[in-house]
Amino acid sequence: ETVSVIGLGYIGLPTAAIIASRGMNVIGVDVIQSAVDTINAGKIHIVEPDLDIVVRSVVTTGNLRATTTPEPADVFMIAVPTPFIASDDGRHQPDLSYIESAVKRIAPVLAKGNLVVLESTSPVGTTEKMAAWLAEARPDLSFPQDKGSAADVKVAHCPERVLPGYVLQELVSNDRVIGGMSKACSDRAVELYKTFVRGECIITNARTAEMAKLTENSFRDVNIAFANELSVICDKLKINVWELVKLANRHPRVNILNPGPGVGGHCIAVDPWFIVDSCPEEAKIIKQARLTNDAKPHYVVSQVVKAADEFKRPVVACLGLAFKADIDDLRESPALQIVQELAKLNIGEIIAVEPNIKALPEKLATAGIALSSLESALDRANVIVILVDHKEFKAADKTQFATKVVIDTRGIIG
Ligand code: SAJ
Repeated sequence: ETVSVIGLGYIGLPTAAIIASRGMNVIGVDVIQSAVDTINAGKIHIVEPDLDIVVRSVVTTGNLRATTTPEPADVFMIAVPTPFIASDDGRHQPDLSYIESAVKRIAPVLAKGNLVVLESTSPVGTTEKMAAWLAEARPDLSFPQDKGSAADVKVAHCPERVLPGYVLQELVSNDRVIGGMSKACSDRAVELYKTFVRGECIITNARTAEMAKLTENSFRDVNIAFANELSVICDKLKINVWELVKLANRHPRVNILNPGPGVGGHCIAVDPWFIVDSCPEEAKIIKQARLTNDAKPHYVVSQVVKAADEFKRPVVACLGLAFKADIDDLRESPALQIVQELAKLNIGEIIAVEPNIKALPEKLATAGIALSSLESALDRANVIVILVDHKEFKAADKTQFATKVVIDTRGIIG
């Protein structure tokens, strides 16, 4: 059986590699020539633990091959980005253009008996839209929206749910929600996933599968927003929010997540907007959680400004730029946003510490910010802002912080 994975990014590449490692023939397709070349050389263009080893091995055995042009296959798995487009009036509309163009590119090579799986996190109704685009492009084939289980081509939504940093384990061990557009579609998709998933494959319809994925990430966003709201309340009431959350979580039915400097990444801060965009009148809590989490970086900036005001020559060390612990990913990072805002405010010297990168992004470098080691930053700063709970910061000797003003957004000094 030949599986074609469309989109070789953070989800597509590990998925392609794992399936190839099970002995299947995998064709990876991406529009970026340099990514395709890197993979064909047995290397990777993204950061994910152990992925390089698996990719090198499956490229060497010939089970994985990358190309920029779609080729015929038995299964097509679509793993392309689904960002949002923010407008001035506060609307966040899903951008389905990557899915649309992927679908239009595979349509010419599609054949009777094929399965098309949408893995990308998508607003409710996208799988149906995808099937409609395919039907429009291939009037010679039948699709489940017209022919149900008897259709020539099977279509399903099986949303990815892997946590960056643990992708290879979670791809195999997580349960999967399988939303086929008909029973035959679901059964065919389960057959595929069973070849590499050890978790359970649970069948539902495509719309419920779409909503399930959005619900998982919205649940986390709402829970973190609750924690972030508590952190601001606790600052006002002079209570340590970390101790508070730990105590409350001792209750057998309470499980509050951690407050932080805001919510970043490409999933939790995006997906809830898809629900809000579908049901703007009804999705009140979900929308408020997004706004609360998006407001947190500004709150942290105001705390730092206040702290810096106490010094004649403020030297502010910002610990961490990534969007979460122990990764090098700075995209959509609240930590980066905070440092950028601080740089604009001219409050004094700003030093950034980020052990997972070698050079600062251009925007920060040109704003006069220096990248430094933890030791020299702790040595020189009078204000310390902990923005990411990287292992290096957690392991640091905390007595070094004692003589400074510390703003700890991650609760690592307790
Ligand atoms: N964060 C907090 N407090 C917490 C947990 C996280 O402030 O207690 C922040 C992080 O620092 C980060 C952001 O939230 O800025 C998101 O990080 P994350 O670790 O919660 O999630 P992601 O975006 O890396 O991955 C999520 C996962 N979803 C869930 O756990 C429900 C993952 O399983 C999904 O596959 C992924 O989104 C996705 O691709 O949708």
